[in-house]
Amino acid sequence: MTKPRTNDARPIVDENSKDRALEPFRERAADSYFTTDQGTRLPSTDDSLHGGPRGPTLMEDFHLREKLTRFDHERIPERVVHARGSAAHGYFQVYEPMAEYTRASFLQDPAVKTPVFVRFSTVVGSRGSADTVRDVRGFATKFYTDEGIFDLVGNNIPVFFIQDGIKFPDLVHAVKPEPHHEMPQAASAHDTFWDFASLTPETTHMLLWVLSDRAIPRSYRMMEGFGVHTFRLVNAAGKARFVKFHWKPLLGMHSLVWDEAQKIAGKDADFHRRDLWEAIESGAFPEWELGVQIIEEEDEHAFAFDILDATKLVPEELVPVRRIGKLTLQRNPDNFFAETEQVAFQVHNVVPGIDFTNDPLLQARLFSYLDTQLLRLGGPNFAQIPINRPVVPVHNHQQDGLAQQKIRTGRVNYHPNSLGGGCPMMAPEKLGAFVHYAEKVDGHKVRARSDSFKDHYSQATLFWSSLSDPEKAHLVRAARFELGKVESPEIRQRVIDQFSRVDSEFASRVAAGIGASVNGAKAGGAPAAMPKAGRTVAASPALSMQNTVKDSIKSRKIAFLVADGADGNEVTLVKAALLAGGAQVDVVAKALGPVTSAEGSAIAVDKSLLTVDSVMYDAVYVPGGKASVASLKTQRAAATFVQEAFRHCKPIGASGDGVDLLTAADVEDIALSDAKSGGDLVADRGVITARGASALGSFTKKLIEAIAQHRHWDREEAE
Ligand code: HDE
Repeated sequence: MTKPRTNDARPIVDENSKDRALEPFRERAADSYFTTDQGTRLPSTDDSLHGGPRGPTLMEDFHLREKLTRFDHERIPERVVHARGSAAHGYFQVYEPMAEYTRASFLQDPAVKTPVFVRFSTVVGSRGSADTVRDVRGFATKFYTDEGIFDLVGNNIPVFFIQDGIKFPDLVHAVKPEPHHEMPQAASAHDTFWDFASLTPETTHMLLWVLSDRAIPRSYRMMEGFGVHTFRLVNAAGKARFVKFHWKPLLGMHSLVWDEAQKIAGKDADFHRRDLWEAIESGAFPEWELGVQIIEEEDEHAFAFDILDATKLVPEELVPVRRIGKLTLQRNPDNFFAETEQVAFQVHNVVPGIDFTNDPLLQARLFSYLDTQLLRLGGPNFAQIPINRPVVPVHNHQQDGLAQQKIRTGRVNYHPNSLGGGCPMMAPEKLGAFVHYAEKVDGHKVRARSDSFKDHYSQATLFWSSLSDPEKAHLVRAARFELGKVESPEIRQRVIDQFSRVDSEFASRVAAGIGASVNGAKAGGAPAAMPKAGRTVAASPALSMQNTVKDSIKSRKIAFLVADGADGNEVTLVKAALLAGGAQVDVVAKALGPVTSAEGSAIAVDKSLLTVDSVMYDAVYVPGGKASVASLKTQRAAATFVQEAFRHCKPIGASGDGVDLLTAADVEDIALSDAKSGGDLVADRGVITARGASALGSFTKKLIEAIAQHRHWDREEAE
């Protein structure tokens, strides 16, 4: 096995190229003076060439013309979907050899770190749209393996809106801003999307997922990833099995609150991008485990759904997810455009041992990605862009085209040839050639959908019934929000009819918020195809985010609200405990510049109340100190901070006099717990208060537990 190199070490000049002949002339390589693109040194780039200092600008100013022309051409078309994204470098390591299932070499040796580049994205919005919109998130991973590139181009939701790729342009047209006035940006809450969805029953299962908290993740680092389609693993003996790919975040899955997500979109449109960047810069490297669900070929038809139907998932309780390796992201890109923007994922990039199935959505994707890169990256040579280059040599007779980087030598550009000694040789299978799995294909040519794809509701019902009560409430509220923005009453009613086929309680709760009614005849009598016979489950706990990892505060952001006179000991002690748990702390005050503690020492202020809000933090802590709390009580922004944290169900801590700010913020439940406490430690639905200094140790412990829980849904307003 050749040792993979890191992708930034790839040579730009083809080793066989004549370009090497110019090397002796490149003596000025070390020279760092400002030049034109042609290498001509320049004395100034601040003034153009004029006929006299106040005279006309001259055409012969090659520097001005080059500079403006290059600027005019800086943009390339944004991705038609997934335009907004951010990415990071990292590596993948398998836990143990997977030879029994696949011959893919990057899945054999636990000592090998395969370089990866991962791009996360939203789907609907433009490049400059906000990060925290309600949307599916892309999760695309490029593995630079020693057998070529493997792209796992997945999403954070395990199913999709449509079953056949031929519907993709319709889906995307419907969800993107409406064509006559280009509104709304990065949102599905508008008539054309829900018109399409309500007329396309296969969207139902996915609709529930995008209305759920999965579509407003707290962080890219806290969401699952899915290959969505069923793929194949093939071992060296040629035995194939079906596989579903999963990414399991080690930090668990956590979401935002919808009100919070909308506010963040205004306060910090780069919220997820910044979160990923800062986590990596601070050494809190995001990690996911790669999971596989493996299905034997003889079980292809054993389930109550078709495994080739991308609107269905395989419940983890039916086929367990085996965690086979770990992905770690540990380096931010050096240049957004060169790497994140120019990276070209292609679903057809597979390596020996991984193969496709006849999922009609997957098959369409096999065409679409290469096609789109040709437009987006301007021609067929985009695989030579550094971020897209494999770490193994490329030899073939493909040539020319826009922006060819290699200077090929010789006259042999065809196969078979004798003039070039027959090179490059065809690789035998045993030396790692990709040989397509020899699936038997036999059927009539028909423009039709399999009957096994026609049950559009059972798994939507499974999803709904697997959610916890708070998750159900969020989903209902999200549906009311989305449909509340739909102007056509007919479309709203059609969606309710569709939801009635999922669950009548769900449909009634949504209908009650949007002036629609649950029409019994339509609901009950719907000609929904029955699920096919086969294995299934009635509930799947794995679908609920309630059951996720809740034992760590690693990389959570906590705001400390202070003013002059804050209790310095409390600040120091609580901060140290949170940092020791891996959290980040920002001391927030009215203005930048240090505040003076009650003990007279300086407390550095990280952020001012002018530039941050509670929505940018996972929790808030108010330390004691009479003067500090008295001052905070006069600052409306401080009260709002606490009130919003309370409303968004975030952990809130207050010690000593800090408890008074919570009471003054007029949050009834908080006041209640303080009264109940009689001054001692109280932990009530994520609000932790301790008046006495002696309780500080147990206060900190309780606060950490509350932050690890992420959100305290039992504080939510009733529907
Ligand atoms: Fe994509 N999709 N897609 N998609 N997709 C693109 O390729 C397409 C689908 C996904 O960070 C485009 O380079 C079709 C499912 C991700 O660069 C385009 C169909 C899943 C990304 C395209 C689908 C995805 C894309 C736009 C239906 C989850 C961003 C720009 C047959 C498994 C990759 C580009 C990145 C991007 C086509 C459906 C995930 C146009 C035709 C299902 C994560 O080629």
